[in-house]
Amino acid sequence: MADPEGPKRPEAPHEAPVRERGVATQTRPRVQRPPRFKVLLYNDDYTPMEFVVALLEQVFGKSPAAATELMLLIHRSGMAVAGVFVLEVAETKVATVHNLAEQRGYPLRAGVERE
Ligand code: TYC
Repeated sequence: MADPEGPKRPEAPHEAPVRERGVATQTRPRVQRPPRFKVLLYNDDYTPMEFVVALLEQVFGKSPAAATELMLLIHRSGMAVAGVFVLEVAETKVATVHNLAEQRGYPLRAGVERE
């Protein structure tokens, strides 16, 4: 019966085994990771706390507990990172924050910063 894998390369009995020369080095395959960008949310004196919590849940996928904690961090420290994304997504998040805040007449500001 024929070999289903087809003909094999014939042995070469006179070839010396190939040995690596030089210093052994190890290389990692270089994968290109896209740069990532932080979306920063800034405190102000007018945007209601509940609005910021709801926005952190809806726009940034935070749990109610995480959103409340993050809102309080921003309220107390002035600013915090709401999430980290590739640039296009980060810019869309910022635009969404500004649009939602503007619709309600709140001065809430967000910005993007390279990680
Ligand atoms: N400082 C606001 C207030 O006391 C609450 C607030 C929190 C506003 C976070 C913006 O990013 C913000 N109502």
